[in-house]
Amino acid sequence: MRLRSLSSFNLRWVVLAVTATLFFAFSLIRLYSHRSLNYHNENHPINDLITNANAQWRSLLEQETHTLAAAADQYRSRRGRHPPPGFAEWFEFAKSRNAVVVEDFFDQIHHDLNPFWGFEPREVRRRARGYEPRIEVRNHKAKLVGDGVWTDTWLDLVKTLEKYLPDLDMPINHMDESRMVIPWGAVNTLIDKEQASRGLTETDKTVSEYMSHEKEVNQEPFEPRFLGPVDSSVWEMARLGCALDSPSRNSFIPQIDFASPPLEMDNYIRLGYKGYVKNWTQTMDPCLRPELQALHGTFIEPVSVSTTHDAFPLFGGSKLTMNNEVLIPPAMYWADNKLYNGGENEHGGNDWDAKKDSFLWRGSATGGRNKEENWTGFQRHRLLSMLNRTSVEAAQQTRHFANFILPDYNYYNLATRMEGNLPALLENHTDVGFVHLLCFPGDGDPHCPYTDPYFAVTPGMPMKEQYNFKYLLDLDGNSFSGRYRSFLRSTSLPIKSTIYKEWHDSRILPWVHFVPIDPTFMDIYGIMEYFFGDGRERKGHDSVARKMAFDGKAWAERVLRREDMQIYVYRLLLEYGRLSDDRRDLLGYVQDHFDE
Ligand SMILES: *[C@@H]1O[C@H](CO)[C@@H](O)[C@H](O)[C@H]1NC(C)=O
Ligand SMILES: *[C@@H]1O[C@H](CO)[C@@H](O)[C@H](O)[C@H]1NC(C)=O
Ligand SMILES: *[C@@H]1O[C@H](CO)[C@@H](O)[C@H](O)[C@H]1NC(C)=O
Ligand SMILES: *[C@H]1O[C@H](CO)[C@@H](O)[C@H](O)[C@H]1NC(C)=O
Repeated sequence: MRLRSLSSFNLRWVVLAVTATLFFAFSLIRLYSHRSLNYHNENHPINDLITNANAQWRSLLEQETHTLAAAADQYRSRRGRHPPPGFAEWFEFAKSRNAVVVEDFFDQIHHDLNPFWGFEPREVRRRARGYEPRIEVRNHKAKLVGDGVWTDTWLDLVKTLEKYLPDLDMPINHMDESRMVIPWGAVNTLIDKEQASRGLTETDKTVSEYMSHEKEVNQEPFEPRFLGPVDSSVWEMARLGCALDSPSRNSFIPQIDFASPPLEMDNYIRLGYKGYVKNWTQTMDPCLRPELQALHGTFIEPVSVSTTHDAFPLFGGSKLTMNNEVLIPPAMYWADNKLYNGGENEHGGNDWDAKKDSFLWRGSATGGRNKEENWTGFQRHRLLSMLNRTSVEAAQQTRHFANFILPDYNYYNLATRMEGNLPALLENHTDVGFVHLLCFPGDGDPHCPYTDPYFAVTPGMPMKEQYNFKYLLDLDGNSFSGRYRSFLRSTSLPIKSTIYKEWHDSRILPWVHFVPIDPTFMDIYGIMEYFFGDGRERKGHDSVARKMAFDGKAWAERVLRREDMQIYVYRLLLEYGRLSDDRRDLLGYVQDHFDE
């Protein structure tokens, strides 16, 4: 009896211990498989891209600077100068707002401003002061001179910083389209001058006071010459900003015939990794992609054309690779506008599984002035047709449709082809449509005689409801897409194509925080099959999508906050104030050297 009771007592403990161990091990496995997302069992190129991109993200995070001294040192080693006066207050401003400070995040500022070191400071000031609308800062007060769309919003942003800023003039591009192209040779000469002017001024010779602009006598105003649609095409103006040996410098492709597309249509293969976007910077560079001249409304026929080849510091929210504007966060991101963000606090809830398993897109047929002769090149039209089951079925006969060509299914190793069920994949996993066809010429009717046969006019959907979908497509309109920041901050996953650069590009990494797509959209079916599976034997990657959506959201909440826009603009304007100051070669922050 004794023995038996002892052993049954032992047995109970053993059973309990085994159960606990199993439970623990099982939880570990679950945790592990969730973290590692089961990549190991298969080798899809998208897995490689995701793995590499996450490594890149980790190394970016490792570069975070936590102290003023470290930030100043990084600055000196990377920029070859002392930081500008006010750097300590700027760093304090950033730290007190819990910002992630990584020097890479500010590379764009230097890229954009460096050419202006090529002018005498007085000349920079003259060029800036001749333009309206502009924001003027004098004695720590910012005001608007002239007016234009969104300029009040930008003024509002600068006003939050005015007490820290030197005197300056900030010409503002208030148009949708980017507008300045300094020809390649000229911009190189200017950048060479910046390079030559670098150096660390001796500590006891540096100056920490910016000059005042208040008493400056007016110089003869600078009048940049703007070219319009009658002067030449946008492409002709834009390609002057490309390197002499770049593919686009001497390329002219008036239109793409999708029945026999030009060789350049295959650039996505040369630039990509097994058909998917590898280097986002190159993917969106029109100098490397001559085919874009016939595949994007910006080059086909923009709504307005007003381009200058004259250099002056023009600030704007987005630009093409060959443009020379100085980037600032787009006003739409600073403004709290329901059209673009569905409210600051509405991001779609945390229940991923409750969302619809589809690609969602709603919008108007913008991109430029689409016309009967050239709508087939417009990006929004092209993607919507490629996601339209009926159009794809029609295209499968001959591989092409009025405005797209199907990718080589074998190249993409698409199982959907075997089953002939790409149309079913589209049927099951897309919800896209135009709310207005924006015909030209048009009379405000959402319908359009030449595009009606290809697109149904679909009811719009408020941003709030769009977050009920797992995947949000994001496409350029007349220029960059103003919804992007909200998409990143949502619990849905942005699937993005753009040729426009923005202030935040070095912060938001493709394949970590969003899914990049090529502007030809040839990768779209491969991406769909990767996420959704083929409806038969191939499984999708829903958990990968969820991780990316939530990583993107968490990261956007750390580096794309309104505070982060202030920090970027604050630093930008110190740099700008210095380069337009007569004593710019002596101006610098060296306090850390005295403290040593
Ligand atoms: C992408 O291409 C750009 C321009 O050619 C290059 O400077 C950059 O290093 C590349 N980035 C990566 C991650 O390879
Ligand atoms: C589409 O949905 C149907 C019905 O749920 C399913 O049988 C089919 O496998 C799906 N096909 C694809 C390609 O997703
Ligand atoms: C899909 O394409 C067909 C023509 O191929 C067109 O009739 C239909 O309206 C399109 N659907 C949508 C939602 O645009
Ligand atoms: C588009 O059509 C307009 C008007 O016919 C024409 O001026 C323009 O050159 C065309 N652009 C392209 C790229 O076909």
